[in-house]
Amino acid sequence: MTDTSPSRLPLAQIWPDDMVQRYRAAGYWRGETFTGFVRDNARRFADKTAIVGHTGGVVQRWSYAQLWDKAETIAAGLLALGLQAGDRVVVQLGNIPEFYSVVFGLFRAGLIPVYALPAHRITEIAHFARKAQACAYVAAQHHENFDYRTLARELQHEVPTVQHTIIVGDDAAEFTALHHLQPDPARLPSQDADPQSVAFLQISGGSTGLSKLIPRTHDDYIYSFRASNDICGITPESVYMVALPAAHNFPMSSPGAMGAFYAGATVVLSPAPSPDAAFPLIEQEKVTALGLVPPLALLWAQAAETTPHDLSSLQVLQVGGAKLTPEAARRVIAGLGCTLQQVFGMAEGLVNYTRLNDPLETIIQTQGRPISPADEILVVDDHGHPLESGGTGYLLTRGPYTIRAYHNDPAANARSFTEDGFYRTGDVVTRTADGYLIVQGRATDHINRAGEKISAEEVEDHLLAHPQVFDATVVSIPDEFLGERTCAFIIPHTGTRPRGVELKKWMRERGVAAFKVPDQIVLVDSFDTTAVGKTSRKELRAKLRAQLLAQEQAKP
Ligand code: OOB
Repeated sequence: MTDTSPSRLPLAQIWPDDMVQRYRAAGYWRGETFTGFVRDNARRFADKTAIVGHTGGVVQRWSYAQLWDKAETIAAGLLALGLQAGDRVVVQLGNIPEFYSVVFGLFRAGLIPVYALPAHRITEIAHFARKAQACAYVAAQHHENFDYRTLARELQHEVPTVQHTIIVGDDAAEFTALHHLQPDPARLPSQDADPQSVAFLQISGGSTGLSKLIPRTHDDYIYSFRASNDICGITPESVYMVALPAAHNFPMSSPGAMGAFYAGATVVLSPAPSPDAAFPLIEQEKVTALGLVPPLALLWAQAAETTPHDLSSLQVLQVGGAKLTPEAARRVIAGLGCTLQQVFGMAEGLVNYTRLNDPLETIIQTQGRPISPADEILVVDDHGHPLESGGTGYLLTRGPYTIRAYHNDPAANARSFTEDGFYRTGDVVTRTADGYLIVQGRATDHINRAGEKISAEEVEDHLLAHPQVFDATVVSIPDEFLGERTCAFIIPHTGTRPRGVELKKWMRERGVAAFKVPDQIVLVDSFDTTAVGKTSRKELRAKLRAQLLAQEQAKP
């Protein structure tokens, strides 16, 4: 590697010294690392099953010893390619066991994973790779009929720092196959990473513009899932299912697969979140806990009523990522018959849970309370003044597992953090007298489409690039099934009339995740001639949303 290697570039800054001392003294940060706990568990739980999953239709069952072995081999193979400690590697894998052997392999090598979702396409992947100055990309050959080798070719062309592509699958084409890496164990570091260093970069929901990269340290992240294990009742006997995409923060760490590995429990990977895929696995593996987004939880509750599969092993169903209304919560409890746990979290840090033994009404009506006594919560008004409990306002937070800055993004940092290090979550909440949060909405213009966060601004930017689009405003519309759907209002250029299907197809062809393509497109002549220029985008969005809803309600 030359001196311009991305590994020489600085990563995000961390907490001020006094807080570091406090979090250590309180026992939140214990100096643990990912490599350290997996290595320990490979000894303590050697033959115990760590992972059950499918690769290419073949069932795989890996013990803790095997998981560690595979991680070491991958680490030694990646280092043999010339990657160096601190280098960033974009990982885009579905719910396959290799997701974890690769990620633990990267940790073991001192490399830093950047977690992408399988739905992301070249536009997003290139953005992550550029922002992180990644050196390598790891992807599955195929996932849901998409060939990631094509994406890899585009990526290497668009982002020259990406010099290595590793493919999980039988045919890596011109790239390196994961199973053909040539390990050089002599290159494995003899020391584990600094527990306070950045372990990986997670991606933000992207409330304004493109997704930002979230630097999480070993100490802070391990604390979040160690504490989550206690709250969620995860023990070595637990069987935790990953039904949502493995790379998302919810099934990763709340308590997620990482919590389960930390506890010495078993992780079962469902290749898809549908009842058809998951129910047989729940029965076979006796799954005890898992997390879903609200629309899926409702679908599961309905399917559970008629399924021939025995779901009685399920003790806890967690629901989060988007608001679960009290009515939906009741339906989920009635349909699945296990304990419901609401989870209100964010990849930036703060996670709230209802507790398993909370009164039913608390579980139904609230989105829980923070993990840690050290989580500082502020609910503020429009002027930034803190409100008494019971008041509704903007949620700000700071604490032992909430980031202090995004990676390599000064403009976003200036917007998203206060001077004293509070993260502006963008959520509007009410805090009850006993410290529980009820999510009322949000201040930022993103669409929460079944838990997938979509930046209105990002979608508008894509649409504006279309030759027939004069202006575009993207808004969220309440949706019975998705919670929210995306609607794009388009003013076409004079004399043109683009069809909705064409605009959607065109957007897909720009290489963006399918979940960002608007569900609905409405052509309008103008937004509001008197208001344009005077009205903020936010007000305009509110107005267009109200107009559409009024029209829909007026329909017979
Ligand atoms: C989780 O993480 P992200 O980063 O995809 O999205 C965070 C945002 C929150 O700021 C909030 O707007 C929304 O998603 N959200 C909820 C919610 N859980 C998340 N809104 C209402 N009710 C809820 N229960 O989505 C995430 C990360 C870790 C655990 C769980 C979810």
